[in-house]
Amino acid sequence: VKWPSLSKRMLARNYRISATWERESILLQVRGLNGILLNSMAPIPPVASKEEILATEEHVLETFYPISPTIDLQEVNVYKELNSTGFRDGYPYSHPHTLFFLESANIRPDRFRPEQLRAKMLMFAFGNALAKAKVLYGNDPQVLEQPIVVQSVGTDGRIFQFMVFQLNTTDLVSNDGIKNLVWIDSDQNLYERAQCIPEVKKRVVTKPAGIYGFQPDTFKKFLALYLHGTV
Ligand SMILES: *[C@@H]1O[C@H](CO)[C@@H](O)[C@H](O)[C@H]1NC(C)=O
Ligand SMILES: CC(=O)N[C@H]1CO[C@H](CO)[C@@H](O)[C@@H]1O
Repeated sequence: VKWPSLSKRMLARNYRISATWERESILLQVRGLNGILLNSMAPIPPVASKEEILATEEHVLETFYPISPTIDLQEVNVYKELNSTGFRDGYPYSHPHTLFFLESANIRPDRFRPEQLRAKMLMFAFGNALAKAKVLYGNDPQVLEQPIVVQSVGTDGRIFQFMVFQLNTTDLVSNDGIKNLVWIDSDQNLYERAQCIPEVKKRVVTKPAGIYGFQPDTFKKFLALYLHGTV
């Protein structure tokens, strides 16, 4: 009731995106199933101001030189250079808002490590933004009139990764010019420990089941990203 625009949103699961771009004569593609997407009727307003965006022109990107930046990317034959947001034209909730990734594998070795999870979040936040940009502005690489912001939250339920990505250009071929921006808040604990079964010593419960070391600030950050664009 407090935020009526929250009703103008929709969650999507099992949708597929595909976004293709060229970088230093290499053709790259992000595609496939990704997280659960919160879509919105209205886009998130830009986070960085025009001045901040312009200042990125001076920024020199780090390189892995002499290692190729695509060293461990999977090389495949692509027969269709598709770009797709995963949604039909005219879908009313057409703006990607926040992508959620839940690392729910029960055994730890099967879960992504936090840095792997952040890499996946960044890759798909970018992919969703790029696919949307191509719908709005076409395939020609360009500095966007209106930047596209996509957020991402990744968690195993206890440790949270927060990310806000702003796409200001689809001109990704060279290292020069306007850059895209990302803000990352890593490894934020929602609580310290979960006691699943009570600890009992000499038939006395010494530690009841429950959550220990709750950190409300982490929830506040989650809520702030969720409410972004409504207030
Ligand atoms: C998708 O984007 C790439 C890169 O901009 C472009 O080469 C390709 O033609 C696009 N595909 C379609 C089907 O429009
Ligand atoms: C909305 C916005 O600030 N977009 C800017 C992205 O960067 C270019 C180049 O500086 C500007 O022309 C856009 O206005």
